[in-house]
Amino acid sequence: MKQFKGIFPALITPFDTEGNINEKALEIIIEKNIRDGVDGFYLSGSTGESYMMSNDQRKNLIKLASGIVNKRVPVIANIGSFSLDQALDMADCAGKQGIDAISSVPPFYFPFSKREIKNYYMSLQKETGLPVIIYNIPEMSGVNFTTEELLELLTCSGITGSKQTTYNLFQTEQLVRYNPGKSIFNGHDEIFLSALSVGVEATIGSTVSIMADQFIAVRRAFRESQMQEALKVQGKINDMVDSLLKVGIFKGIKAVLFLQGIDCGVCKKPFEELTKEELRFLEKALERLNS
Ligand code: MN9
Repeated sequence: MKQFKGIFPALITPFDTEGNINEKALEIIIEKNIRDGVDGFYLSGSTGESYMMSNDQRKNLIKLASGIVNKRVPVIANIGSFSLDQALDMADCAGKQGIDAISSVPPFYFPFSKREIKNYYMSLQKETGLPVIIYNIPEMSGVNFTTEELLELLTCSGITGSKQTTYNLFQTEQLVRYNPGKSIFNGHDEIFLSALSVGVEATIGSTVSIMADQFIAVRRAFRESQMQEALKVQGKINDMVDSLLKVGIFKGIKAVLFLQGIDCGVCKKPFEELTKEELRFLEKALERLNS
């Protein structure tokens, strides 16, 4: 079982004006992140607007991105759906592309029982044979796992980790402590340093793709016990995250990428485009980040 470690951007999905995947922009953003030193990629998650895309488009994204990355670093894809059939169909495609692991949000929208959710994960790992990373994101999925429920799922050898998009660091700490060989990812960029302090060795974050160097700097300072420095850099990350959250995180990230010279288009509707004032606001945030 492969244990993932390091800093993974949760990639946005670049679209052209027709709403199709912009392959060229995808390549540019992946290459930039590899040059910056990221340790892997997470595709088709919340940041990737996965639930705004058709399943075919998600499969195409997995195919295109895996081809561009070409095994240089691991790739994990969220194939989560509220239907097991659809998740398995996307997982099948991901497996054929040589993906390193699949990830899945718990089935959502309908109030599935915890047993149904558990069975969903069990089927995913059994029927695909691929490592499965739980995508624990209670605020968006509406599914609140207890720590005991997550620990129980993680006793299954095919369930190899959890992406913890939660501010509950006590839960994350327990998952790490009881599962030293598994991949427990931090999932909120603004608590990256805090997550490192509870033993987390991996993070998946949407803002990594615009400032991977800052995450790498936090990790370096933490490893060297330079806590003042680590806190200072985390503060810079948080200033940007705060600005992005104020305008809408995903469209904000696309706007910052545009300001950095990579045109990834806009988010799918009903997301609205940024106003001129919001863009100016982000320009200022980017100036502070670069200062
Ligand atoms: O993938 C991201 N989670 C969501 C991780 O977008 C729901 C995070 O990187 C957040 O965007 C970020 C802001 O809260 O931490």
